Amino acid sequence: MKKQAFSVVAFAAAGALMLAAASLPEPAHTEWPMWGGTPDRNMYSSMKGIPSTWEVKSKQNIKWVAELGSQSYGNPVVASGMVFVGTNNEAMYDKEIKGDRGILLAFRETDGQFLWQAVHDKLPQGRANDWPFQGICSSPLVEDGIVYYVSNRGELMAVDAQGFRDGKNNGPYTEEKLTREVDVDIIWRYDMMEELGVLQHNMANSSPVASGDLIFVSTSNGQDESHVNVPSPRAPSIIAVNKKDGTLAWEHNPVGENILHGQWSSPAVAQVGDLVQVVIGQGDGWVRGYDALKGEMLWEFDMNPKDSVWPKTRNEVISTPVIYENVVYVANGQDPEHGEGVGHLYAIDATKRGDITESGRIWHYADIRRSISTGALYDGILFYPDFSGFLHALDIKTGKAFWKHDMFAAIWGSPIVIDGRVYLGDEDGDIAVMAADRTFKLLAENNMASSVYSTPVPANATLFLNNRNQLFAIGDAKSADRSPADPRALLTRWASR
Ligand SMILES: [Ca+2]
Ligand SMILES: [Ca+2]
Repeated sequence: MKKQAFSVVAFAAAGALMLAAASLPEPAHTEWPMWGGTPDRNMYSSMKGIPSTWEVKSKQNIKWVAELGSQSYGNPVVASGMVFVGTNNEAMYDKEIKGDRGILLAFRETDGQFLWQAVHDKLPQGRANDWPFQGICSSPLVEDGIVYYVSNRGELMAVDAQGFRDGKNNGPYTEEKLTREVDVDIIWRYDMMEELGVLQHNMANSSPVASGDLIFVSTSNGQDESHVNVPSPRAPSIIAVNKKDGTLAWEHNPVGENILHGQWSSPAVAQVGDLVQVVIGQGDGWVRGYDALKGEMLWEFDMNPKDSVWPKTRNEVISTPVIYENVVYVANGQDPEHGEGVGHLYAIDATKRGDITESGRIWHYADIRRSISTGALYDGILFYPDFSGFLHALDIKTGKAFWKHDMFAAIWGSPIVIDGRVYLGDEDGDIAVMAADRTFKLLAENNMASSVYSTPVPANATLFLNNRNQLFAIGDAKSADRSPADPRALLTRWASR
């Protein structure tokens, strides 16, 4: 009898666990249409069939490789049968366009065929606002056949995923000078420098996220090259723009002159209690939550100890927050050029209001170094890396570490959990594959032949991953026929929308 009762309980517990795992939000269908896959930015997918081993040299489990520019800080997204990634112009897909530019490339998902590109001239003022050769650093959002991203010139762009390949110049914007099949078809653009007086420090990089009719981005407004002055203290930190026509819906500037350096965090969106919130790290090192619809600030949380001093112990927030069941998980850190240092990781109760630095702190994990990464949550475990090369696996309820793994190289990208395994890349170009478990287990290590600053993302049983200068589609090459239809086949569907 006792034994039977136990097995019933065990069965119920297993059922609850399965439900908990199944209830993690994940990308609809089989695409990866934005940074984090879903607006809550949790780096998680239950997708099956992604390999844990591959080899660049012998092409084992490599479906295709596409050349990117010489530096690629954008992260790929996969939607509408295409892969979109930001880079610079060093691959020169269009031989007529020479010199340094910000480039967004669109490839066919099935075979890596180049389809079209968006070209953005560099700003004349150079490194102050648009660092040479860094290209486009924003990871796009693709929704309803429209690609949203932030250019190296501080513009929020909405462009047609089909470009001019659909034979139509989609508007309201129809002033494109180049309208060949390989050119970008702009739908609208919102110039944050022109409209809001934003002066981004070194680079505008925000990865857009949407809720309803609104798109949210960080402006990246920051200090000037003196690293003392904020030349445009009245420019907002975060904006919401109307999807349909690219007009400003709301803006907020809680930081003024208190920007420590730049503003390079990207926003996350999720339902928290009875409101949809947008949550982001801002230039004074605080994380803030907003009513997504109205733009009203709901709460703010100081990520730094009050006695910390910039830049030695006080940090900015570059990581993207992850929202899960009313809780925000985020770490702080600094520009990689500043090297290593102390960091802080928090679980924040986003249902609280006002200054919630004390009231909203669920736990604080201090055994982390500076981090610019986004976390991955799965089965009660938070995987969070730091720039010093450690991956921490924590209990999401207590913030206590299950384990810590040393990658022996700087980590710029983020961990992602796919089908019970954690994938994480490092500056040495290694992708470690580990069990997403309370006990550490290294399953494989795969070298990409060049530094990995990005995060591998899954779509249609394939892993898409870029190192500094190449984009890889990793998967069982024999299963290529399971991939989605050629985008040309989709043209008729779009043409009739
Ligand atoms: Ca078009
Ligand atoms: Ca157009």
